[in-house]
Amino acid sequence: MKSGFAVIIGRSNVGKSTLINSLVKTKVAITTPKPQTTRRPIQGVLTLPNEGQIVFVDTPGLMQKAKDPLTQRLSKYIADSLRDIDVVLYVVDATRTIGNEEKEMLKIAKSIDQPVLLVINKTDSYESRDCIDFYRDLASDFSGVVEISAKTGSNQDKVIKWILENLPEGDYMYPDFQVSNMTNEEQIGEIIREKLFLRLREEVPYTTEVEVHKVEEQKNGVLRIEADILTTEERYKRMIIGKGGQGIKEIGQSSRKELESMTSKKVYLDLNVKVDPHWVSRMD
Ligand SMILES: Nc1nc2c(ncn2[C@@H]2O[C@H](COP(=O)(O)OP(=O)(O)OP(=O)(O)O)[C@@H](O)[C@H]2O)c(=O)[nH]1
Ligand SMILES: [Mg+2]
Repeated sequence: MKSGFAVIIGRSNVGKSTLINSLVKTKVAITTPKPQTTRRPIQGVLTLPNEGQIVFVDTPGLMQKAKDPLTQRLSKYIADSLRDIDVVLYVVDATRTIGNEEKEMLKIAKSIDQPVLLVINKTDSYESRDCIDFYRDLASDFSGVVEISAKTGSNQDKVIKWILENLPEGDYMYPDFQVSNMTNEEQIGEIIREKLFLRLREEVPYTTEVEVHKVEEQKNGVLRIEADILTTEERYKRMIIGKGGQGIKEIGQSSRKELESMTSKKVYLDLNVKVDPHWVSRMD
């Protein structure tokens, strides 16, 4: 039996979270077209009977020399995630050119002692044709290279095969029914944050956090969820609530729809927007 941690790294928006969801065949991480969607390392567990267990770790995307407290916190999570690892999946986005941010990421990836697989993603996209050769040229610096689409699932069997070849022997780290390390509250908070990110424009998503206070099944079978959307300034609060409350209504509706299909229960969602300038400093 093989067993161990496969940490997924890469700059923001390359498709790390889409990949982990597709590899573990469950939505453990939220995904949006906006950078800095992932805020915490998230584990997704793939148990392969008779072969072993892979614990994937999704990480926040690396951003270029940003000095704001949130980005600094996310960079620390990336560094922390690279401590206890067996193998690394270094994900690049074939639709984008290699800029300074990728060069930073490349430096980190090359400095890792454990086996690193270069994962060239988004090969399903027509736009990957112009840039893909630049990424292919990087292959000689790594233990292996695979061209995939996290969206369609192409070549993911090759990723898993490479991981199993490079993992140490060992027993399961999680029971075979467990798919993620997140609590219910954390998972619900992430779904709401995804809907928030999808609806808000410009910098507003980065001023927000979601805190879930209560998840309780009532006698009538309805799941009652109480959550706050925190934002750093009054003007952002107004933008989130929207004209006549339309914004918060839509965020609530789309969150509830997904939470109902996730839990197979009827959901009552009590969602409030609050100003709290200090939520970043409370991230652990
Ligand atoms: N065409 C195409 N789009 C993809 C693929 N994988 C991811 N995407 C899109 O790329 C965007 C970013 O995906 P995420 O999975 O959130 O990216 P991430 O690397 O986790 O981003 P951060 O958490 O912000 O670092 C989303 O709009 C995805 O739908 C792919 O294989 N093909
Ligand atoms: Mg992500």
